[in-house]
Amino acid sequence: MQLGIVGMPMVGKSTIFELLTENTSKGSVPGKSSSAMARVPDYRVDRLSEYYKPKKTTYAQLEVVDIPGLVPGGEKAARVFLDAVRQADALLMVIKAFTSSPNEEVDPVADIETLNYELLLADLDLIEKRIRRIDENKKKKQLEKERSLLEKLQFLLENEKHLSTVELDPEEQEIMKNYQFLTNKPILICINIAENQIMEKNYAGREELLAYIEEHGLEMVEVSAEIEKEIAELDPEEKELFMQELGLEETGIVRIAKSVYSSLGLISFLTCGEDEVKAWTIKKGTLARAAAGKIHSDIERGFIRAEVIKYQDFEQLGSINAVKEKGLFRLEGKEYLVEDGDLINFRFNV
Ligand SMILES: Nc1nc2c(ncn2[C@@H]2O[C@H](COP(=O)(O)OP(=O)(O)O)[C@@H](O)[C@H]2O)c(=O)[nH]1
Ligand SMILES: [Mg+2]
Repeated sequence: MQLGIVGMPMVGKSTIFELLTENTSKGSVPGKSSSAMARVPDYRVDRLSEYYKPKKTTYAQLEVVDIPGLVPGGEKAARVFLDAVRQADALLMVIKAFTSSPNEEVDPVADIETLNYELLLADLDLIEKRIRRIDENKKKKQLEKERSLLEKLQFLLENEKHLSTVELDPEEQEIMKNYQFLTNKPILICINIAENQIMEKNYAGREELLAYIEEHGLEMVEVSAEIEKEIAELDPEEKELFMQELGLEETGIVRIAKSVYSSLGLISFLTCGEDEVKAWTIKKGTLARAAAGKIHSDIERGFIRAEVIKYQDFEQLGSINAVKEKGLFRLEGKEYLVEDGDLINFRFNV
């Protein structure tokens, strides 16, 4: 799964990229994307790791790509930008709310619209080309359903609606799989604000922004990249104090990682023992046997059953033994629908 960071130049994209990837990689240089892995923070993995004291602790990961900023008007730059966006499974749209100089005026809604416009245009362009090609095709009768779907999508885009908002019947969903529309990707809006704005809980254009977010059914997080950078350099105790002072329960980076994970429809199941505590990423809706296949194809093939403990039960009772004594330990078959936070031990034979 790949998260693309998009936005105008100089809004804090690379700062956020470096925070998400814990400085394992430098952000993009002009005109070129940069990519690295980000850990998905998970308090369950933290707790289980304290409990088992394993040799190794492994968090879920996401690939993050720092995409060069969109410079409106530049055609070649726009193409580089759109190609990078096309590769991503989800987008983090970084929008500037902090000001770099006293006279600077920011307009978060205008920036979101500029970026959206670029994505909408790219999708419209693709649709128009495809319709033209269908019309030239001798077998166009067979393509009628696709053509009418494309017209429906075209109408939405012309009304500035993202394709992620469209409702499709099963046949249309199938057709849609052949396309990689940009406005069909999950988008998380990340408002980059200044330190004093966190305390004030306000900034220029906030009211208008909230109305816009609501109207378009978008998801948004407010972070201050500069503060996140400071937080990242503190030791755990200082960190807690500093966050309390700012009235933050979680760092922005944790909020971003979590929102992205859920907007991609991803959940984690956990395996634990003295050797390793590990979070495994699966799509919501994955059945036990397929989940086993994430670990090893042998476990999927030789699947017997899944021994499942709910994380909440473990947390409440404090130990795996207590969970077992209470009879909260379950044996599930291959059709079991895995839930977020399941602790699983797969029984299999090869
Ligand atoms: N005051 C302030 N400056 C920031 C913040 N985030 C980023 N910057 C500054 O903005 C400039 C551009 O940041 P960068 O992450 O390189 O932006 P990018 O061009 O979008 O990748 C740098 O000088 C950062 O230090 C912030 O939250 N507050
Ligand atoms: Mg950058």
